[in-house]
Amino acid sequence: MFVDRAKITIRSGKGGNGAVSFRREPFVPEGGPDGGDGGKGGDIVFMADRNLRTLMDFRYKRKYEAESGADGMKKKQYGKKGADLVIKVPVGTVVTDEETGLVMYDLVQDGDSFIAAKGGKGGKGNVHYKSSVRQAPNFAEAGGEAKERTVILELKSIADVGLVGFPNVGKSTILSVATSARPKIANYHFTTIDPNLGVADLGSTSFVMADIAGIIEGAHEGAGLGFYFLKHIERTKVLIHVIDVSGSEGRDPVEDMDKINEELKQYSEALLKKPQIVAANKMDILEDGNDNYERLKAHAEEKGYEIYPMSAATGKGVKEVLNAAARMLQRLEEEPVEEEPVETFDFDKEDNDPDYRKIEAYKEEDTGVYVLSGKQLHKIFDSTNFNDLGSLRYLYKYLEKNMAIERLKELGLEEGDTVRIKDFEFEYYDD
Ligand SMILES: Nc1nc2c(ncn2[C@@H]2O[C@H](COP(=O)(O)OP(=O)(O)OP(=O)(O)O)[C@@H](O)[C@H]2O)c(=O)[nH]1
Ligand SMILES: [Mg+2]
Repeated sequence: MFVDRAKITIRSGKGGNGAVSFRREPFVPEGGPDGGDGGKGGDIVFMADRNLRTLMDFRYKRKYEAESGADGMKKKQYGKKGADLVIKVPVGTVVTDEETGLVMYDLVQDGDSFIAAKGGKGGKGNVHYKSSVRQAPNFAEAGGEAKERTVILELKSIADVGLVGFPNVGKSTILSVATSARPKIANYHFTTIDPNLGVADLGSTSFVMADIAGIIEGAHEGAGLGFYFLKHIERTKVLIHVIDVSGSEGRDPVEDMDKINEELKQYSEALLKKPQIVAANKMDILEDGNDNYERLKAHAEEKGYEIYPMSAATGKGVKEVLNAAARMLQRLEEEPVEEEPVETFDFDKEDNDPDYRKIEAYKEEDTGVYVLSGKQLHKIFDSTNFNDLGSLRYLYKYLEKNMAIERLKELGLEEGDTVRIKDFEFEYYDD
């Protein structure tokens, strides 16, 4: 099965919690804090790998999770960092965040990589919270949360060269003689539905070739699964336009050429502008005296296309077609077409996140509960030890500094009212 689009869920590792621990030494009644930091959670990384051609693997495995960081330990020992998870994808994969529809990254070259979900930071151990007034901090920082998101992977490019044309003209046969691919070949229309890929090895150079389903008149309006097939054609760089020059199905090759090109053009001008080579196939059954090839040649050349006579059945002329395709690819590489730059977004960069420090304060109308919420607030809240006065004071100070209680008061907060932070509710008293 050929897969050029997939939807998967990724989840980075949670950061390990900082430890609360105190030195224990013989003859020392109260040692200082020695709780170590938690380890950072693993990142989810995407990396382009030229050995991959399709997104097929993602049909079978749809959930990807990096390792969490370990908690900090006594004696200032760090928790182990969670291992990153590197997900390999084919070159030309575009990764989009499903929720926002924004492109996260465009993996253009072999080895390109980016972090799609950052692991949570490791929490600080209580050793960091000792101060002149707080000799025995009974709290530590919680590890940063894991990030989960659903992403869409799409292949922008499936092959260097695409074989296009009417059904049954011999596209799959050409792929089978030019590469080690073994596509299904049969004497009926739409034998091929999903593209087959193969590597054409010309000794000094090689390229990936795709055999694409045949298109028919009206494909640009969706006839015969046209949208689906034209999209595949869009994802190749150079086209080999295969034509049954013998007219074995009763059509005229010159008309064939114009009809297919018209479908390409109607779908998008860019498609027709792709470099195109005309392969006049089935020369072996062209009857003597039939001038189809001469007419097609004149027509193709008038339109500015290189044309080659060939027979996939006998193998004659195949090399010439492949060499022509290789030359066109070479030319493309020398003067790369201007691609629209893709804007990418880093969702996880806390410094970039204008919302990180924001605290929302509102009254829930139906319950009358006053709510405080915010990313940094939640983080500090998770780090709070509610059995420890010092830890609670830290939280209160943070709320005070950010005028959070003040803002609730403006909304009507009075003594005895309920305040909620995350899932935790408590009664408010003024001291
Ligand atoms: N005589 C002759 N027959 C050919 C040649 N190339 C292909 N064929 C035959 O034409 C028929 C169709 O070949 P395919 O390679 O399946 O054609 P296709 O273009 O991939 O067809 P679809 O996948 O249906 O679009 C098969 O019976 C092939 O054996 C050729 O050069 N000469
Ligand atoms: Mg085929």
